[in-house]
Amino acid sequence: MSKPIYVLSGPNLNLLGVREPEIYGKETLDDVRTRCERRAGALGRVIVFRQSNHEGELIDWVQEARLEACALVINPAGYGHTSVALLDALKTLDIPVIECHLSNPAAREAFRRETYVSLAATGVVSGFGGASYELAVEAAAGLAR
Ligand code: CA2
Repeated sequence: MSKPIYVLSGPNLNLLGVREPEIYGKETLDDVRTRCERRAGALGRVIVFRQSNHEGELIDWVQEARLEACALVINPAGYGHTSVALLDALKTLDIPVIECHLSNPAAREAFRRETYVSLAATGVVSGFGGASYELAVEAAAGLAR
């Protein structure tokens, strides 16, 4: 059995579909999980899908992915713009890392234009709402060994 693709989401994404639908869309995080499971399944992969509001918990999961995953998809949310610790954890990985965002941060406030996570990412998918996750899973599956 091949290793799963880890799909991690950062702070406040548990509110997806509940608040600010004009920016982040109407889909809930559960809807996004279903999209990712279906896309991964069609590609012969399974996913581990998790969300946390806590930086340390995300870092623990990145460290777990180092041993347990074939690839990592991460929407770091606000931590992407602030967390050197998350970047340090991601840099320990030898597997493909796909950064994904629902919105296009480059088209928003200046402080969103850079993420620390991008420094460790194999590639970035942004701006397609829930489909960003699905496309990121597809990219991860294509790159995973
Ligand atoms: O576009 C994305 O996916 C972001 O990672 C979302 C982050 C933001 O800080 C990044 O710049 C871009 C914010 C996540 C907040 O999630 C919410 C979801 C629903 C309602 C309110 C917040």
